[in-house]
Amino acid sequence: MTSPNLPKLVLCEFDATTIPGLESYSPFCMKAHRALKYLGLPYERRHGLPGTFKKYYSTGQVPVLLIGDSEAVGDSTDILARLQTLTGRTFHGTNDPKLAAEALLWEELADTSLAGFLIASRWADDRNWTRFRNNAFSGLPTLMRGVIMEVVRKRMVRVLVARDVWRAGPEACWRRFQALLDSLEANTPEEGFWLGAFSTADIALFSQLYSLRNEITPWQRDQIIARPRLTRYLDRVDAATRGMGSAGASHSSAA
Ligand SMILES: N[C@@H](CCC(=O)N[C@@H](CS)C(=O)NCC(=O)O)C(=O)O
Repeated sequence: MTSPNLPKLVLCEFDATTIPGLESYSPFCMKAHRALKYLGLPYERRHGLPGTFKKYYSTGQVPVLLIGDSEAVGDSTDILARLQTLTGRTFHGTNDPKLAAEALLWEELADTSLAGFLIASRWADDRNWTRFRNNAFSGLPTLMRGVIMEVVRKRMVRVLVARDVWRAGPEACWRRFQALLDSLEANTPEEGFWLGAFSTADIALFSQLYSLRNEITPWQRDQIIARPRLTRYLDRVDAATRGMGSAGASHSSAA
């Protein structure tokens, strides 16, 4: 049960999306949203452009979680860890160090490898770029959206090349994406969550894969839909983390 003594929580992020169920275009903000909802913690949202929240967290990235008047936590992995100490419970409901360690490994895979494919699907993939730009940056004046975003796109593609996501080009990138989805599909549990008990692995894997499973990136969405166990698993995590009345809300009150 959420303690009435918990401090006020404010999640700093970019603009919200218009896609149902997708709280943010940032998969890392999605992690924070779904973790807060799973735990049944009330929170406020504060939106800003890139760099707005540098005063709270030196990288200038989102998400940043403000806790009460004096604490700011940046980085989604640190936010999830802090939420566990704040509420005095782990997401997986035990103090098993091996489970916590394994959850962190999957969280890292999601935040690095899957995140690379998500960024590539939006910024580098010619099939999706215009649609992504027009949706995610709809608040920008048309001229700025057209010209400045092309400059930002070039920078993002350079980052993807440096990370070896896009270095060998689109065919190699999407072949590796399919191979990774096949490996995930082969490892997806038929029931329950990734490691049996719900854990940070679920929040992290879900946030990247769910961000790919929508109309902004239709080819990547269809690749996920073509893996039925993975698809059913994502639906289970969605149900557990989407908020009021979700399975997560009842898990948190049972903890
Ligand atoms: N490791 C960070 C990554 C956060 C991140 O990459 N945030 C992106 C949005 S998805 C961002 O703020 N980009 C703006 C920038 O890098 O200046 C986390 O887990 O929170």
